[in-house]
Amino acid sequence: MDRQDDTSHGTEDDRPPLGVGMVGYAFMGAAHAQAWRTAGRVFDLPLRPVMTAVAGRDPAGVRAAARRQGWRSVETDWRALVARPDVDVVDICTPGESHAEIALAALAAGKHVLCEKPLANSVAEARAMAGAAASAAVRGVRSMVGFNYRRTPALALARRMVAEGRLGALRHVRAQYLQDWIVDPEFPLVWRLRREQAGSGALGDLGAHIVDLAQYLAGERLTGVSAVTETFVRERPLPAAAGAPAAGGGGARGPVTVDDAALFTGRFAGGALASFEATRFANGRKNALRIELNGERGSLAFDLERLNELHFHDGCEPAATAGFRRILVTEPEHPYLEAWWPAGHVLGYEHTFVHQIRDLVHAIAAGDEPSPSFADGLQVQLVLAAVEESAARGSTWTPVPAQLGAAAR
Ligand code: SOE
Repeated sequence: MDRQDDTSHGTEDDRPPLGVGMVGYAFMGAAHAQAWRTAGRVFDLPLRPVMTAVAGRDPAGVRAAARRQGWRSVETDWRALVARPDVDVVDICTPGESHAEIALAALAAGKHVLCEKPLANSVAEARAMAGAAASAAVRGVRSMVGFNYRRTPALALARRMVAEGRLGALRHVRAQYLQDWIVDPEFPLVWRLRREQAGSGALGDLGAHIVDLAQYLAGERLTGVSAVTETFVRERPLPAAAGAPAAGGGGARGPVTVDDAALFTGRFAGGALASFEATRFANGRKNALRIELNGERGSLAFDLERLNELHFHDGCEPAATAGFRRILVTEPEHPYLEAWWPAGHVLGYEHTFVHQIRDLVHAIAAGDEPSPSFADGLQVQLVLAAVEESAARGSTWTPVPAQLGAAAR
């Protein structure tokens, strides 16, 4: 396989190398690989990421991915990747069913871990992972969950404004994450629609993002929820790879074992109310993540389809001229923007992953706890579990247990 030195630019680079091993190479793997390739070329990182190896079970598939994505070598067993002395960070981009096993093995082997969201498929797994991460941190081993949207510059700016008190006491958080890729009942039964692999459906895949964002932006944790969930299409054609004819061909079908949509209300520790909608059935909505915060002094609103913009209403301005105004978040003063293009030259989805790598590498080099931590991932998992419990009990108000010794979020 061709050797590619991704970050030395052909010039002398005396920064210590950071060997990266990634497990899984599909959509999320491609997004992470792009970020590992790019972060050190845009930001001045204290360590030099080296894309050492990618692991996947299919030898031809993983080799092709390595070529495309820029990995130096391949492994067909993730255990071999975790055991490699030239791997310092294990980046987990597999379906949720294997997150816990891989992360626990990597932490035990003294590797830093970046794990895709949601952290795990159950609270029990997430607890074990957060516990292992806390013990590993004492030995200087770092772990982070891949809630990439925190690294959207406009949302990082929103967090800064909330922390500065620009909204005052929060009253409402309103969050939606809408997709439509399974509205067709003949769409096949892919892994994301199977509980044993994905843990839950729209709830864990999309709801996890907006729960994390809501808690991150508010700087507070959710203390309870009331929820409804629904599975609109309960059986789907088995994917062709499982031996069934192509979708719509009248072949074997299997049960959908996760939710298609989850709607819930919640309450924050500080008293603010929240509403959440996560669905894969919002026909016409491809990847619509929207969040709005209303406080006693003002409001903020964000829409991923216009991700370079943040809308701010300053409720302290004179009523005659007050109103929402659009902040174009491309100034060098804005989070992450100092390293990118001149003002007005907009960023996209992939940059959130680049920023995630930037922050992880800085945390590793400085010996700091990265954010979101596995404890933050567990906090989201506790909310998801409370949502499922509430929905199963007819929307009964369900408390989200506090983590012992945990910070606000
Ligand atoms: C699901 O459709 C998905 O790919 C999520 O898994 C990602 O986390 C989200 O960023 C985009 O949508």
